[in-house]
Amino acid sequence: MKRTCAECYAAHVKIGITCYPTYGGSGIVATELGLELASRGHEVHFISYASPIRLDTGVARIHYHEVEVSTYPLFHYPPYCLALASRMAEVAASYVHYAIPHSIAALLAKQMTSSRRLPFVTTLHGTDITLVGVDRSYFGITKFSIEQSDGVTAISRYLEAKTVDFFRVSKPIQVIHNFVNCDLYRPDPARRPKEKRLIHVSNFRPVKRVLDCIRVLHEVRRSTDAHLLMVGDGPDRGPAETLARELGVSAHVTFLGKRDHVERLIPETHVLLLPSEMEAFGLAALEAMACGVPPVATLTGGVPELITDGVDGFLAPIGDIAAQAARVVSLLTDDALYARMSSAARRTAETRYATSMIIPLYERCYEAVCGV
Ligand code: GMT
Repeated sequence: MKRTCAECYAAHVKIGITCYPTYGGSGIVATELGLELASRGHEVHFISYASPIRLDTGVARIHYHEVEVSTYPLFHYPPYCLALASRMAEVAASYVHYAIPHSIAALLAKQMTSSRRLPFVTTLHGTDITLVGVDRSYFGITKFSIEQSDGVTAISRYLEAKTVDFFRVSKPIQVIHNFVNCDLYRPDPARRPKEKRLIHVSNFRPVKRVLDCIRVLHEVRRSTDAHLLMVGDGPDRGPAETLARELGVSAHVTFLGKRDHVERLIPETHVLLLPSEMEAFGLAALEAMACGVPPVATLTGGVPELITDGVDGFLAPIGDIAAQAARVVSLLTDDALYARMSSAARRTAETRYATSMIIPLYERCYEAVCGV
């Protein structure tokens, strides 16, 4: 028998996961988490406006509930949050990724189903706190929904500290770092080509400083040959393509667009570029490290919790193209350094962020709010 609640039976719970289904770290974490929880016997229900990109709905115990948002001439802005809350209340379980507006929708769903116990946990990912949450329009509601959550987790100590600092919430926040499936994301030296390749994976938003990837490639190519793979799409793709033409490196950059299986692409490259303005953790860097591909990232946010500078990757100042390019060149030209850093990167992923270590933390957190 399976009860709703997050209603719990034995150690298996019925878990609803709400996330953004599009290309982005929070949706990826939520999807991988749901798949892992299902493989451990939990019943997992995804609730969103589209099926999350990495979700395989053919997997046992995985369900997907689409939120349909009706429009009406009066609605200049269709009220997605209300449609989401209604769907959550029907499905009856809530575990939300990215606070806005998922957390407040979960609170509404909880109030709508007061005859059943429907606790919810909010997982904070990054810009839901650092950019959007602190915006005046969303500040109050974000603070309120965090305070009303039955459990709150953040994906780095940095984000936990920022949440306390910005919102002055007294609620305990559990840090549960991002994780990676080290069986899926693994080095494959046989597939690494002779040509030196850099890779960048993101949703091409301004916070990612995508144009810096092009500038770094341009600088790197002054000393050594390299080709750059740009994976993903978003508002800064056009400007990045233009910059590549202006700097005369467009023949050395391939824009691949959105790709579902980055675990197949990353092992075919040598270095990952992560030049972000802000990164609450840096999931893309972790996925690369699991593949033995050292990241050259910026010293920002929660990235230093993942990367130890000079050991399993490099950290350089934001916007410092010369410093970032110098680190890339050293990795591409010094084989001994590369081998050392590549193994260290894989080791960090395996020993600190493997799925098998992190998923139980989410499981315990969820079981705790259910009272299991
Ligand atoms: O940009 C965001 O904050 C949203 C989120 C996303 O959906 O892309 O990214 C964040 O969540 C990832 C997974 O937890 C983290 O690894 C990223 O560092 C974080 N991105 C930022 O903080 C910019």
